[in-house]
Amino acid sequence: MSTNIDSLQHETRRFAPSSEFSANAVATAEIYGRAASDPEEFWANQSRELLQWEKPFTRTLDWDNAPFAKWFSDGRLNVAYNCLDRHVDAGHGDRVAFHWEGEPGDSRTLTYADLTAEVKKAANVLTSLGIRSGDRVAIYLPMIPEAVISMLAVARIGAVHSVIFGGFSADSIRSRVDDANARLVITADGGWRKGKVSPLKPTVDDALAKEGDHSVQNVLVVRRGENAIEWTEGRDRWWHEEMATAETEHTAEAFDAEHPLFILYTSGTTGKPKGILHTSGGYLTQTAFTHKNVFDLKAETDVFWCTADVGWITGHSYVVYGPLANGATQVLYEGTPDAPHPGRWWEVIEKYKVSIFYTAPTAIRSFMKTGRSVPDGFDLSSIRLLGSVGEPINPEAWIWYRDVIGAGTAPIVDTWWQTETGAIMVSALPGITTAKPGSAQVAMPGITVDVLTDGGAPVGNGSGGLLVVTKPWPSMLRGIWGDPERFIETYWDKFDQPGATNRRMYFAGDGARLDEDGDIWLLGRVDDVMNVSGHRLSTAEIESSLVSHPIVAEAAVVGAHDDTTGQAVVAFVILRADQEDAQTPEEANGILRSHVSEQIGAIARPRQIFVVSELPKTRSGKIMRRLLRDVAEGREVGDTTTLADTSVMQIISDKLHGTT
Ligand code: 6R9
Repeated sequence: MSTNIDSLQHETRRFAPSSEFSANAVATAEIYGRAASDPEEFWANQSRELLQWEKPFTRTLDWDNAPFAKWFSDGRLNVAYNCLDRHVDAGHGDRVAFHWEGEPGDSRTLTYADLTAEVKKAANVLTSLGIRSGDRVAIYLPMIPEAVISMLAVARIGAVHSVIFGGFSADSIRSRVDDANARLVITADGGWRKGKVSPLKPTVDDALAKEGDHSVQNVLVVRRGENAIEWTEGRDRWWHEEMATAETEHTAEAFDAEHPLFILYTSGTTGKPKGILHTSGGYLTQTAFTHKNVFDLKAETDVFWCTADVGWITGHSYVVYGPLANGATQVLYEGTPDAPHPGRWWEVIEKYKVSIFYTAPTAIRSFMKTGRSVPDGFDLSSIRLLGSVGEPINPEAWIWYRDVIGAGTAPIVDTWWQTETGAIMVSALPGITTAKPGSAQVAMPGITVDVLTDGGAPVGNGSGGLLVVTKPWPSMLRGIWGDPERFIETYWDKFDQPGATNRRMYFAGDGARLDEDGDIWLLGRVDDVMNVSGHRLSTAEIESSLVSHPIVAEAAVVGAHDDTTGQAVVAFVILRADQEDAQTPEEANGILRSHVSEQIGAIARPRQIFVVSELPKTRSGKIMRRLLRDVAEGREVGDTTTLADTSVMQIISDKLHGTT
């Protein structure tokens, strides 16, 4: 098998930071040198500077039992105290922590003093329900302030939260509750989504009613949707009733730096989700550091909005822990981007004067599809920095984001990281890096990554391979809950080099290419890499080429079995709204096949292009290529239960019947 991932597309546009931005930036270029000369000392200094330790640590990294790392292990701190009380103690109690906006237009403002008071009460409620340090608490809530309050209250008493995204099914809840033996579930009657109340408590009831014993003793219910729900006496409690009678004072006890903070489930290559475990001191250090430096945070003046749900790692690290550790002012929004109208997000930005905006390429592409007239109707002049996360951002979407949302001037940080890495690992730093649209670019200061061949040799500049992290980092996962073997096998066995100083390297599962400058271009998951006639081609790269054509709104590419070439490129495209009637599928097919051929080369020309109206996506917006591969290879479509909209595959097959 060829070990090089071929990359034939060239992107030559460059965007240097303005001198004004650079002059005022939080991070300055010397930070890289400082971090490189002694990464451990660098992280130790960051941790001391950004956090308040009740007992200072003397040991930075313990890697003796690799790949089980310990950071700052003899130090003690309270994570919630670092996110709350200490800002109030420093005189910032009146600073807004959250401008919360409900989908139907109701809103709430919580200052740091308010949030601290709520979390103290909630911590007392949890204790009164028998929750103790180390116990697991499942949280299944919409994007309302109580989601953040619950997470911090759990952290404050040293318990461990497992947030389950509000779109997941009863089965998913039950398997997560069982895997972690959660004692308590915090939920809401319902939450607002796309103009109506979507029920949550009934799904928790279903989950707990399933066959077999479970560990849950209580269900704490926030009133939000005001939908009718059933009540299990003795088990169920109203949040507002418990909070009304709770003690208001609560002293945060310090816990060890390696005390578990949360478990977050993420899908792996096999069916069973992995419970990714994160701990306290290292996680908080790196989320705070990256939030401050990547987003150039000026806590007194900025308004930060990360659109991720707290059910995902991005919500954990850049709605809750990083920003709150830094005392930032944020927007928290309950609903979907297009309800009750397509300009809802831009209206929120205008209303709260959001200055730093962090979202996903899938959202950006869907806004491109509707066209710039929607955002152009709002005042977005408060924006000074834009971020992207979750997938490779194709250069066209990058340019659109900068031009339309960032007024052609806002720097963009494309941040690569994972549930497992806990915090941003690869990204430009906005006052320093000259941006290249489509490239995540450089490792964070203090982080070392490389791109290797299958055999473990560095590919060097100008070639592609597998992305690895070569040294332990503070916010790294500490394990898979209850499954140390799977932890080792999944991430650490592939590049284990007995005898080498850096014996264990972390295998991220992503393909990447180093360009001539050594900048990193992410090429998608390695299972999304195709092998066509011995050339390894990235799905992301061909998708990027397709969406760069003016008739295309979205594209997904898969490698389908082909007798001659091994795999063949098969593409699924959604045309832009104004193009749907202008081209027949056959015409679109011809235009786009030659476009890809011209842009990348004949080797990348899709064998087939299907024009569709929807693409199958997970609830976090990642395209499920596995299902498209089933269609492309003429198989029965596999398990669709993790799709955000399970009817999409039916819509696609219906459409294909009519058009091919
Ligand atoms: C934070 C998050 C992780 C996977 C990761 C990669 C993809 C994330 C990316 C990116 C290219 C970026 N990914 N950020 N690919 N450029 N800036 O998304 O975590 O849900 O665990 O997904 O997402 O494939 O391996 P998670």
